[in-house]
Amino acid sequence: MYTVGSYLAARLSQIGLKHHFAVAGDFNLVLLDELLKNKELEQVYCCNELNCGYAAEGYARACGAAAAVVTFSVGGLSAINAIAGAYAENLPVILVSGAPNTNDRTAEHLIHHTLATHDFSYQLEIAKRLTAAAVAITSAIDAPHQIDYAIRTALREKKPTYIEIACNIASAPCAVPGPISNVVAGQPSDPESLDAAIATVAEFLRSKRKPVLLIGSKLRAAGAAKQAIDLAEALGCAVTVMAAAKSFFPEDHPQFAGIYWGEVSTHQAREIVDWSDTVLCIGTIFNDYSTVGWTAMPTGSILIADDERVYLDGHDFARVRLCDFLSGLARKAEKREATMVEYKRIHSEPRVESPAAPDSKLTRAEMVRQLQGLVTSDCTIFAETGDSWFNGIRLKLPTGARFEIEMQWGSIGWSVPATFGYSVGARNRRIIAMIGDGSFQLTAQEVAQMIRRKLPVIIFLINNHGYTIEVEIHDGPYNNIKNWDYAGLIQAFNAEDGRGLGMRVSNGGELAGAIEAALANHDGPTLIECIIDRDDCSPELISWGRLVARANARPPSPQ
Ligand code: DPX
Ligand code: MG
Repeated sequence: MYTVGSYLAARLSQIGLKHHFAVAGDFNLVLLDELLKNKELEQVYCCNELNCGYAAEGYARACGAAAAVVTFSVGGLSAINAIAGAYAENLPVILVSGAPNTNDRTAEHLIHHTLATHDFSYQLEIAKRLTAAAVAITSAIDAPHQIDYAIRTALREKKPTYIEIACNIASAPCAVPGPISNVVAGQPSDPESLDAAIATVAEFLRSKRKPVLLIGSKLRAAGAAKQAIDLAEALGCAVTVMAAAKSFFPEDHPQFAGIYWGEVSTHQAREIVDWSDTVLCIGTIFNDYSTVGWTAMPTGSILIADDERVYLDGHDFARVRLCDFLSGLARKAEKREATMVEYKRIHSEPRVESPAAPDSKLTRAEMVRQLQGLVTSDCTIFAETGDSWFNGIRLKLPTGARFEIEMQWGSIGWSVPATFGYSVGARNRRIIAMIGDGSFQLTAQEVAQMIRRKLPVIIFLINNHGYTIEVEIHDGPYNNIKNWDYAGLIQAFNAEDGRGLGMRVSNGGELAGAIEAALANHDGPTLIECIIDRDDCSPELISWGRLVARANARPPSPQ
């Protein structure tokens, strides 16, 4: 016999989830009981609902989808930032919220955790704006249909969805789940649109001599990473990657030509994009940050292809799946190797940073040099918003290494719970997070959950005494923050039974020792607080910050 809650659990398990994240509250307690009955699905607890949403977002990065279960209003509204982030980052996170008893909707009762009005619809209305599908379940008869719709939409659109379940409906009997194929079946390409798109772009490429590929972050959501490699190899051209898509194309592939990020690109990626006669933009997002304040926007004859459309000067093909388009084009494309040949001519290897004296004051450069030594093929690196973006982008990734960044949403504090969620879903990977002091202060308590689950995450906590990225964009007293004893926090989180490790380092020798201790600590996270100067930031941040500040300062144009 199924209930609404156990139906939901069965569906989450059938789509491949082994965990769901939760914070308890009286509107979701019965629902949590129902979810617990499913032995295929483990309940993982978070310190607050914002972190719960981010933990699910991180889990979706590792496992393809995720669920977060919260209580009404006080919980749901906290989770909303993370859910909107999942929308911006194209991750299917299913937010499930408990809700008031159905009888209270008609009885004109005032209910706790609400606005002290008779309106209980506001959370659903907000969710509708920030998710691809939002449903409120107030009848067990409708529940299977509504649950399937919300999960199916999340998987198809690679966007978050929202399911609200009234607290007296969670354990109500409902129908048995039908075949899961109705939920997981993808939307096929329209065959005629697909053929036309491939033929048009293949013809267009025949007239070009110097195409370059530019890979963007929507490639992962489209599930087209392999097909992008097929197209790259069929063309033989240089392949550049946007910062938000780092690791989505293998960095040790012979055609990898670096990270394209305008003025702060890695070695010669910008030059090769500028030299090309057409840019094939695959799953790209061009915003003010990724174009470095609108100074790095590929122009002229460019192709834009993602999972929604294929667009090329005067042509726009809808309902063409990116994977079908790329593999079809790969079959038709003729070799166009000029950008690869030129890239090899102009490319120079980056300077190899030599080790600093072990007792000299720790610098950002030395910290990154040592971190690079930890990057193995089973490693995933999280780079929080801040100078960690720029430090992370320059790391060299061997085959298999992954890189996670929240570049479109850019909400500081994301990486602590997202790293937690990711490591719950990917126990066999070495997980390293680079997090600034300012960001850490938003969500620090989620390290306690890493301790609780004995996850050997390594956190590089960069204590540069403030919001350095903002310092470089526009400085003022608001960029100074209260210092914390970040390393000391771990002992507080450990309490009587935890095995987390916290260490503060201020020179290269201490950092090397701390990294060794981190690698030997298998029973919990290790936080290495790296003390560096407030102004010791990457040169890329300085250039990028100046151009972003210039874009922000544009005067209003006359109406
Ligand atoms: C803010 C940012 O210490 O990193 O390397 O020192 O910059 P750096 P920190 O973590 O500081 C982060 C800080 C304040 N951004 O420099 S990037 C504005 C902001 C945001 N998200 C939220 N609030 C404010 N991005 C939720
Ligand atoms: Mg900082």
